[in-house]
Amino acid sequence: MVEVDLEAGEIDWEFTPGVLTKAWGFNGQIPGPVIEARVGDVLELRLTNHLPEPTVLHWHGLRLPAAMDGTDMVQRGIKPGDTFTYRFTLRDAGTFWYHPHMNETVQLERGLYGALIVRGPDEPTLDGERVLVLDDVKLDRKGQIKKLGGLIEGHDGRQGGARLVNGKAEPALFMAAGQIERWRIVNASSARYVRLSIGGRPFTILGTDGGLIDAPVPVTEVLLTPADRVDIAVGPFTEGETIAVDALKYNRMTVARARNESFATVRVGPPAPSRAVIPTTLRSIEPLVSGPVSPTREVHLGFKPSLRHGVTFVVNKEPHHRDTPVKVGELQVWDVINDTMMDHPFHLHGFFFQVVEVNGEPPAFRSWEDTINVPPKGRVRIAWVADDRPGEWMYHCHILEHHEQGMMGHFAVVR
Ligand SMILES: [Cu+2]
Repeated sequence: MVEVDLEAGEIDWEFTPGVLTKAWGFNGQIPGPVIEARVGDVLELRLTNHLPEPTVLHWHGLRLPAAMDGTDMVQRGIKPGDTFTYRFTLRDAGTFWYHPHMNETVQLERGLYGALIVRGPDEPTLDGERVLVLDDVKLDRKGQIKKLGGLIEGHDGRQGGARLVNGKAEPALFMAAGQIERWRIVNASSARYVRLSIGGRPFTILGTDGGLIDAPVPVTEVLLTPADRVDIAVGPFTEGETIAVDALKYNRMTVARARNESFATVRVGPPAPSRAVIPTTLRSIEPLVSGPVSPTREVHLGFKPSLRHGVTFVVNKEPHHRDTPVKVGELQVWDVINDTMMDHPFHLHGFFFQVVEVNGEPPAFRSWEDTINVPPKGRVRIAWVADDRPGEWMYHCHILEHHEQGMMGHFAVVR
C-alpha cells in the first residue's frame, strides 16, 4: 500500500527567479509531489482541500473504478476544509499524472498537477531517471498570474510566456557525460503543444501514455499535446556540451503565431560509467484490430457560434454531449473526426486505446494511449475494449478552454 497525504492550497511560488507569484499547489509545491509505486500496489490518497473553492482529483490514464475517476460526474466537489480519500489498485506501469477535474482552466493554470509513476517488473535499465513535468503560465508585469479569459484565449486555449519544467522557468538540467537517462515527460499545459527537441540530437521513445511501446523508436523530435506523456532515452552526451531542450514551432492553427521556444538547457558534466541496456523488444502489444474494419461510432469534434466566445467547441453538435453506452467486452472502433480547422487532443478517461489510423495511415508504432492529437479536418480511428468497470465515463478535448466550453462527451459503461 502506498499512502499519500495531499493538501491543496494557496502558496507563493517562484516560477521565475526572484519573483514570488500567488499560486496554488499540492503540499506547498508545483508540481505536487511525484507519487511512485509498483504495479499491483494499492494507492490510498487523502486529499485535503485548503483552496477557497471545491475541487476533485482526476487520475489521468489510470484504469480505476469509475467512482475513483475524480470527475464531477462521479463525485461531489470536495468542499474547502474537507478531506476525501481515493483508494484504488495501480494496474499498469507507466507515467501518469493527477490534476483537478473542476474549474480546470483556473486550478491547473495556478499549479495544481503532479506526476504518478508506476513501475513494472520488466523496466529497461538506464543510468538515471527524471520526471519532467512541462507547463506554461501566463504572468503579468508584476509576475502574477494574469486574469483568465478573452476571445483569443477561449479559441486558442491559454498559452503562457513562462515555460516551466517542474515548476521552474527554463531551468538547467545537469547530466553526466557518457550516460543515458530515462526521461518521463508529462505535458501539463492548458493548451500548449510541445514538439520536443533535444538540440536536434537523436533520442529514443520507450513509452507513451499507457506505458512501454512494443519496441524502441529512434527519433529527433516528438509531439506532446496537452496531457500527453512520453518516456524517452536521452544521451549519451560529451562533457562540456550545452544542449537546448526546445519546443519547436508547431502550427496548431491558432490566432497566436507559433514559434520555437525554449523549455530548459542540459549542461553536461564530467563522465560517469554507463550500464544502460535498451532491449530491442520492450513489450508485446497485441493489435485489437487487424484488416479492414468499420467504425462502431463517430465522435465529431466541432464548433458552434456563440455570443460569449465567438465560437464554442462541441461534440456531435452539442456541448457536453450525451453519448450512447458502451458494453463491457465489446470492441469499440471509434472514428474521432475533427470538423474544425485547428488541432484538438482527444482524451478518453479510464481506458487505454490503440490508434488504428490517423487520416487513413497506420501509426508509426504500436502503443496504448489515452490522449491522441486529431489534426485539423482530420480523422483518427481508435480501438478499445471496456473491461469490467461499469459506470459513468467521459472523453474530451484536453485543451482546457475547449473542454470547459463543452467539447466533451459522457457515456456509461454497462454490463
Ligand atoms: Cu480542442
